Amino acid sequence: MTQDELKTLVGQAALQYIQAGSIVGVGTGSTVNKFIDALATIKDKIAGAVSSSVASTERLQALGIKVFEAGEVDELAVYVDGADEIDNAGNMIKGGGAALTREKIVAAQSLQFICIADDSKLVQMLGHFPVPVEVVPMAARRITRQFEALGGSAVLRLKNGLPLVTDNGQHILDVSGLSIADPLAFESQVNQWPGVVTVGVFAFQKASICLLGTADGVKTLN
Ligand code: ABF
Repeated sequence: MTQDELKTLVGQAALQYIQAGSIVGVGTGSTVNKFIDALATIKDKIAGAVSSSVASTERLQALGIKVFEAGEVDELAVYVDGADEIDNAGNMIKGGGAALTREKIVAAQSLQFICIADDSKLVQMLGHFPVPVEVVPMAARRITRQFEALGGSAVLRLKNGLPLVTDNGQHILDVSGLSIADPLAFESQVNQWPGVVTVGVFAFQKASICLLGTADGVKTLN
């Protein structure tokens, strides 16, 4: 099966966790787009969604799914999102799609985090994928030096030759060269640095369940 077919498989498999009448937390990325397309097939059975990005909001609305602001609703039963990397404990690297801040906000508002991914995302230890870190632009150079002190190499993410500006008006550093043996400690440490908006390690908000698309079908890691 192609990677795209695996993404479709897990996007559809996530429907089993959606409760009738609920408002669903929805992440961002190409795998989540498959989930959104699947969610549209049951849109009359749900109340709507809370979205983690402008891109997901536009896709949801185009398919006739009502989108609520995160601040309009209380706790969500389920948040469905992809990942750039996930380990066997459910810790993830996220943010390749530049939506990490709102993803972490909506994940924190949800009781269950269902991660959907093709099996290329499963790793033994996080860090091969460069860690996205959303930063306040004025702090970017100092934070870059702090990652260099940890043995990492931080690069400002560009779009069309200019610094990418996130939905929240901030910049993103992509940090390579890190081996993250303790995701919770790493997330706690980097969160403290002045100017860091969000670090793309999801250990506090790790996945409760991971639906992994494999050539043998969907495997559930939890
Ligand atoms: C999103 O899913 C991002 O945090 C992450 O980068 C992305 C993975 O994208 P894809 O499903 O397109 O591989 O949550």
